[in-house]
Amino acid sequence: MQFDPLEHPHRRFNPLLRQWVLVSPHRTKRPWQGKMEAAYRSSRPEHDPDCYLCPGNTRANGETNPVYTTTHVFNNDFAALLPDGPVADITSQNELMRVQPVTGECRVICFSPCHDLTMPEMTADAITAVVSLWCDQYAELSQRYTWVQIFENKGEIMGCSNEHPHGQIWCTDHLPSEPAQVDASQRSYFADHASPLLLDYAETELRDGMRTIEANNHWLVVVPYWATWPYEMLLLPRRHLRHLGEVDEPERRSLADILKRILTRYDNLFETSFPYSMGWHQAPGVSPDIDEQRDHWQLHAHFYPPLLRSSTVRKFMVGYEMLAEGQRDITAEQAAEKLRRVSGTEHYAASRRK
Ligand code: H2U
Repeated sequence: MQFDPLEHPHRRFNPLLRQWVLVSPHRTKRPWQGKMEAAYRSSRPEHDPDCYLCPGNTRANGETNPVYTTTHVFNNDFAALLPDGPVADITSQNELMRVQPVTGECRVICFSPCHDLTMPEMTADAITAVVSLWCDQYAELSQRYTWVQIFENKGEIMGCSNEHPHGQIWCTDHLPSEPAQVDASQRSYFADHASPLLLDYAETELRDGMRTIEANNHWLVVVPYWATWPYEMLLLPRRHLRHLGEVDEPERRSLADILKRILTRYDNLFETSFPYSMGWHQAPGVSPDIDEQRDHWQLHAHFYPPLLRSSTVRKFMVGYEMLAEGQRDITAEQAAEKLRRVSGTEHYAASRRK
């Protein structure tokens, strides 16, 4: 029997995390009698007087938001990291019970003054303002912090606490575990090939095309070969860009365009406001304890959505995934094909309103 990765169980290697993922394409026909979640239907006002993030409203800590008209950033009132902390003596600790003090900062980014919009429903101009804010925030915070994690949790099932379109930034004085692995993987590939891992990967994907969802002059979006989440996406620049601070004006605009298209596809897939966690991985900031040589880094964004087969049936990372390794049924190629088949320009909700 000839091995066919679209039919037969196999493992694929994630070169960023250096982990394998089990792919079981033969299982896609199994019946589902598991959890059904209530479909998420939202009808929201453009301005909600009870929302902590709307312009002019009072936040949970009593501060008042300005009457902002595009984007707005503020320090998280319930920050997980604090900028100052005592110096701890950690020289004589048990090697099985290690501890490290950390310092950092957390910010909240409002994407729009409109409470009722999500990124795919915003204009490309409005999304460009979010992109520019991401770039400016990285440029500022990377001067002080080793790691600047820009991310968005979208949708109640991803733990998003507020419907107002927003994201977050957490900065730390150290490389967190996952970025540390991604740093090491890219460093080692660069040492062997004198070329960034993800630039070579983008070129390979562009030649192949099977996992490509969208591409424009500056950016490429694929369901990565090693995707774990069913409709995971990886967004990559087409030239060597180490971090958001290097993204120029035309690239910001075309990034906004491709974001609008891929997120419209997400919403159209199951005709729902598609939940996900997304975030940027990019070169560490300039800090004395980090090697200044950062050419092995290639800027990229991950999109990790939990939905599996409808707006109510999600993928659970449990059992084998928790105890052994990640697993998926639908292949990355099948997922990309489904995302290519739905519109990237007409949002399902807009066409219903016509
Ligand atoms: P999430 O929806 O991803 O949880 O992000 C919302 C963040 O906004 C959350 O971290 C902060 C929460 O701490 N927040 C404030 O800083 N002030 C508020 O008045 C409400 C929420």
